Amino acid sequence: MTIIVTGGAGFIGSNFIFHMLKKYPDYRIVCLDKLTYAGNLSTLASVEKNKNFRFVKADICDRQAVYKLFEEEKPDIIVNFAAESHVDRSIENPDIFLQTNILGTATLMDACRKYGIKRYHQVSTDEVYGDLPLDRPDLFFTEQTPLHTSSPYSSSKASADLLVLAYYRTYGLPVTISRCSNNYGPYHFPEKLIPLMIANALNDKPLPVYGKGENVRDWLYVEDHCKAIDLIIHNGKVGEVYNVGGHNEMKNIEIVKLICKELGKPESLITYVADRKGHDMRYAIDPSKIHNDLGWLPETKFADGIKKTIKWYLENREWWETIISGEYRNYYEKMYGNR
Ligand code: NAD
Ligand code: TDX
Repeated sequence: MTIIVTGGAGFIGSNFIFHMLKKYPDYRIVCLDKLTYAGNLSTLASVEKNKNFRFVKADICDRQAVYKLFEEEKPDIIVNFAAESHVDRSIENPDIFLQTNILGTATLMDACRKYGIKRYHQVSTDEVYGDLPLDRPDLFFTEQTPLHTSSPYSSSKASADLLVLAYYRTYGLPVTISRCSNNYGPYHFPEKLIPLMIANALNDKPLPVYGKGENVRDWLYVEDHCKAIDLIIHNGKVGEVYNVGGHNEMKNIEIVKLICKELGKPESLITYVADRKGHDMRYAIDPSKIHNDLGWLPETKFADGIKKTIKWYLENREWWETIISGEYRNYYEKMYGNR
C-alpha cells in the first residue's frame, strides 16, 4: 500500500504520517509538500530515515510535478492535507487560498483520474458550515447542514469540497471527505490560537484575544483526527462526508485563561484586541455518523490533551522559537502591531 500525504510537513499532516508509519509498518508513505511558511522539514526529522518514507518538495498546483510523482509511486491512496490554513491570512490575501485550496485539489484529482487510485481523501473543515449562534446550544453541524461560509479560507475549502463531490458524481472518482473541528497538539504552527498563546505566555508577552473572547470552538486532539482519517480511508464509504469532532466546546477566553493557569502566568497578560472581520461565533460538530458507521470516538480528553500539548511546547522550544524568530516576526507585527 502506497499513500501520498500532501501537506505532510504541516501540523496535522505530520501527525498523520507519524501515526501511519507507526501503525502500518509495511505501508509506504510519500509526503508531497511545497514547504510554504507553514511547512517545516525539521518536523519530519524523526521519520526521515525510515525506509518506507519519502519526502518530495512540490506544489500540488504543479501538474507536471504531481503527474511525475504519480508515475513514480503508483499510489493507492491520496490524503490531501495541503492547504493554506489560516483564516486571518485569507482575510489579508485570498488569492493564494483559491490557488492552493481549490486549483491544487483539482490538480490532485486530475492525477487520480489519469493514473487510477483506490481512494482520494479530502481533509476539509467544519468551517464550511459557517457558524452557529451562541444562544442555541442545541444546534450542531451535521453532514446535512448547508455549506454557508464566512471567510475566504472557508469559502476555498467549501469550493474544494464541492469539486471533490463533483469528481465523484461525474467521473466516479472514489472520494471521501472529512470535516473536522479545531485541532490542537504538537507541531501546531504558532500563528494559531493555542500555540500562539503558549508561546506568548512563555515569553511574558501580551495575549491578544479577538473581540470579547466569547467565540466558541470545538477542540479535538490532533491524534484523534488522524485516527478518524485512518478509519475513513480504510472503512469509509466512497462518496461520503464524515464530520469529526469530540463535543468539546470552549470559549476562546476560557482556553487562554487555562493556558495562563497551567503555565503559572498572570491573566493580566490578556489583551483584548480588534475582532477578526466576519468572525464566526460558534462551531460545534455532531459526530454521530462517524461514530455509528465506523466506530470512531475521541480518546483524548481536553484536560489531558492541553497538558500534553503545553508539555510538548516546553520540551520543544527550539522548534517554535526558530519559527517565531524568522519571517513570522513581520507577520506578527503586521497582524498585531496596531490592532
Ligand atoms: P498547516 O498550515 O499547518 O499545514 C499545511 C501544509 O500544507 C504545510 O506543510 C504547507 O507547506 C503545505 N502546503 C501549503 N500549500 C501547498 C501547496 N500548494 N502544495 C503543497 N503543499 C502545500 O495546516 P494544518 O492545520 O495542518 O491543516 C491541514 C489540513 O487540515 C488543511 O487542509 C486544513 O484546511 C484542514 N483542517 C485543519 C484544522 C485545524 O484545526 N488546523 C481543522 C480542520 C481541518
Ligand atoms: O491571536 C488570536 N486571538 C484570537 O482570539 C488568534 C490567532 C485567534 N483568536 C481566536 C479566533 C478564533 O475564534 O481564536 C479562535 C481560534 O482561532 P484560530 O486558531 O485562528 O483557528 P480558527 O479560525 O478557528 O480555524 C482553525 O480551525 C479550523 C484552523 O486554523 C483552520 O485551518 C481549521 O479549518
